[in-house]
Amino acid sequence: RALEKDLSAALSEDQFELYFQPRMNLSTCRIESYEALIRWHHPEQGLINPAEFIPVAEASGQIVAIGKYVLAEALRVASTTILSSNISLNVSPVQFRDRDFVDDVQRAIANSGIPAERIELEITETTLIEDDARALAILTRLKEIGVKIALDDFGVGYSSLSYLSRFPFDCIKIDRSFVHEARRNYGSLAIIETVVRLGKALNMRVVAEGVEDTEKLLLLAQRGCHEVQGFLIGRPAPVNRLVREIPVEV
Ligand code: G
Ligand code: G
Ligand code: MN
Ligand code: NA
Repeated sequence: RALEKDLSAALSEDQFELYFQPRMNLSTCRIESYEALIRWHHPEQGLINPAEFIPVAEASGQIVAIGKYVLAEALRVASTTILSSNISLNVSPVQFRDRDFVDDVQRAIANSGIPAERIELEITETTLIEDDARALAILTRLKEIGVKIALDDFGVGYSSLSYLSRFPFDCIKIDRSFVHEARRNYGSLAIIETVVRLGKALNMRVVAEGVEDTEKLLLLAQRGCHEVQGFLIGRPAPVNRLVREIPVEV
């Protein structure tokens, strides 16, 4: 495919960029971390979103090299622009299962001089379904390095509650679909409340994604959610337009 061919030039031609979306801690009301989100400046098509090119890169294996770029670039930003915050990165299932993945993470962190505790890797349930034992071994090694692990998009897809007790997560990110429906759909609200309680019982932080208005923010704060992320706090933005302060309306 054309996109796949263009992707092979993208790294060498420096066409990728990381955007950063803030995450707000509801007990301090401060931005304490950022999620790195990749963007592709395609020479002809302009800005292409990851939803479009990540699946292509996964199918071709190019995601491994792209993942290394994301790791290096996120750590560079963490050691220069965002000195006091944590950074989370999305890890593709294909990248996660690459044999050099853990070594790459360890080396990149060692080279950056950043405490591993400031780095969080976001994985989805898809990463865990294929080979439980292997996934657990990889996660255990990552925990030994000291990085944090978040379960992304929780509640959609192949959700199994047993994952929460079997794997060493530091954080659960509630999928934004539950947050969007929380006012209209009592079931979604019940799920949010349950995940918050589960997180507390299992000593995991709970982050709600997709928070777009103050009503949702208050609802989540009342329910004891630890952190929120979404367009209300800030949209993903390039480093030079990084959202550093919470908008006054919040
Ligand atoms: O940023 P945006 O909402 O367009 O992201 C769309 C999807 O692409 C999300 O599922 C997000 O997790 C994924 N994504 C964004 N950046 C990266 C990345 O650096 N690596 C991987 N593997 N996925 C990413
Ligand atoms: O799958 P993942 O959770 O990594 O997806 C991250 C994507 O979610 C980013 O591409 C970002 O653009 C998108 N996103 C972040 N906050 C919001 C929000 O408040 N509303 C909506 N609709 N999308 C959001
Ligand atoms: Mn994510
Ligand atoms: Na997410």
